[in-house]
Amino acid sequence: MNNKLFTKIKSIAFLVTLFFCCTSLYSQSAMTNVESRNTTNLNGDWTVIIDPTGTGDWRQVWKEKKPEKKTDFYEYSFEGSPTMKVPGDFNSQMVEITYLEGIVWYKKEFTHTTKSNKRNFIHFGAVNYVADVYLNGEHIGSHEGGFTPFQFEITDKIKSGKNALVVKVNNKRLKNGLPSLGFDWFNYGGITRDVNLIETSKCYIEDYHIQLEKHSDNEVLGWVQLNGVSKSEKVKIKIPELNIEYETISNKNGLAEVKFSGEFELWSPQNPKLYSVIIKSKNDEVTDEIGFRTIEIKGKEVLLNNKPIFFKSVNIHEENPYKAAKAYSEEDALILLNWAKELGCNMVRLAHYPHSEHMVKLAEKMGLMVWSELPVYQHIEFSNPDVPQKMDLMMKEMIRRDRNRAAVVLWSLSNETYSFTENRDNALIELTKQCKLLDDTRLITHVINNQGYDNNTFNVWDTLYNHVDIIALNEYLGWYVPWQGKPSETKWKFVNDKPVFISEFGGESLYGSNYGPKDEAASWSEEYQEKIYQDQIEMFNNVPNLIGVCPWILVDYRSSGRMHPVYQKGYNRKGLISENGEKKKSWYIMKEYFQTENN
Ligand code: GCB
Repeated sequence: MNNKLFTKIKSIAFLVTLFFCCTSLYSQSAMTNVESRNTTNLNGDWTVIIDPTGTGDWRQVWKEKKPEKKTDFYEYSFEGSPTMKVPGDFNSQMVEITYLEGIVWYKKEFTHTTKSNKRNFIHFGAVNYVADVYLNGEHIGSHEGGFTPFQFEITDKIKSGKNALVVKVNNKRLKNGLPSLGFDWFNYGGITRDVNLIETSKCYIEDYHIQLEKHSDNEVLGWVQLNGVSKSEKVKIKIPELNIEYETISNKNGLAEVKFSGEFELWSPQNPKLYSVIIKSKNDEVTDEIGFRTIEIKGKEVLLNNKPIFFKSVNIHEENPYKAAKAYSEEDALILLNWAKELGCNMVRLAHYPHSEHMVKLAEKMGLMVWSELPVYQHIEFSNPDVPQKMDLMMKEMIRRDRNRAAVVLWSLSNETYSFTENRDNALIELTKQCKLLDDTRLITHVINNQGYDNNTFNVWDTLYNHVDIIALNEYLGWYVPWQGKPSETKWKFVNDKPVFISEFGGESLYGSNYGPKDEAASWSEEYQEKIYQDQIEMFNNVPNLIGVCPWILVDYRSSGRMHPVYQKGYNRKGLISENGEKKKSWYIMKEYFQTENN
């Protein structure tokens, strides 16, 4: 092994070790690839206690006390309480709590047989926003953040026979939360993703990175992290389809360096090729479906597998339009991603937080590149010392879950933050550095919307643009900002010469609206929205370094701040499709544009 490579692997190894040390300060990082583990699924009906005033803490409902003496009584009980489906948001499951931003207590009983040579974990795909987890009356841990997985080891706490799991879920907005107090989507609370009880061997495969080395289309450079090792252990990686059988050895902290080569058929939207990859240690084995591809910047272009690519993307919120509920399943993902394919997309921007693993894995199988984003959205309290720590942890959780997904080509670390917010630059530049250290194989961006527009000229500036791989900008010409000249004559000044991605544009319309003159915004007409799309497309032709566009948004979605009683009714109406699945006129404009952009 040459010296340079060895140093690089060492530094990755160091960072990975550092990563585990850091994350353990806050909560346990979830093991990756739950699908391939020995799991007992705890989805289904859970009993719930609605607690809008937060009284449950004081009454200690997790203790589930029952009257023993004639004079005893307790003013709560899971017995006789209603049930709710997990996964799923609580707001859409009980009409009385449609707008609840507060506490719901969940309870699930399960039976188990303990085994002395096994370890047990309780794993949550996501809980929005703060989760406090109790097992058999004991607090086992908390997690903050509504869109990333977490787990707790319960080996010493789980019993043979009946066990009771209680989760306090609180979706109250926090000033120092991510996102903070204001955001333009519905605040679906609850245990919104899968819950699994996982059984592993004493020493198990916790995580791994098996992806192509940057700039290479045949060298895999990565690592496998074992948990529970007492001494070095052999690790094998097999890719049967390519006859690859690679063996490595972990250090005594369980970290094994990985380096091998293969003649891979590369993953791309046209050919979303995935290989079965088997990772084996002495007592554990996981299988993953992994794709191999390269993504990099060359001057003003983005290259996918060494060829320039134009991102035909669409913004998507994690909502099932037909159910007006949080999307969580593969079926939900299929509805949304089928539309993205039909529109002619090769990418989806999963706004504005990490979507479920089902969504990312399905996108990958369907040949859609994924833009994955942190909910560092608009007015974040960067000056609060907790906030940078929360961002850092959430970023690690996001990367950890999806770092083996070839479809994920870009980490978006923030959306529409403001340069005048105290400590924003420091916090986000540091986050960017950490992101690069954890994963230098993908592109990184921050999305900005407050560029200047004067005299039909854009002045695109922001300190953060000096730290990103691509300039991502949101602009709403024709909707929030009137045109100041002909779209085709719009001029652009950029702070640097990087590739440019228009990550949001659009305007509102109510499907079928027939209420007023169609050339007025306040008619909410499809024609007005259609014109915005026609003008934008005219403008795109003259945007220097343009490497992708992404309309806001695929489907009308719930957002309580959208209060117009006739046109909005609690929906952001910038969808190309209505919440009933009807395609608006702008859909066809966008579809045609994507058809004419060839790649
Ligand atoms: C934006 C935001 C997005 C909003 C959208 C809108 O710039 O990034 O989250 O929902 O505008 O509809 O105003």
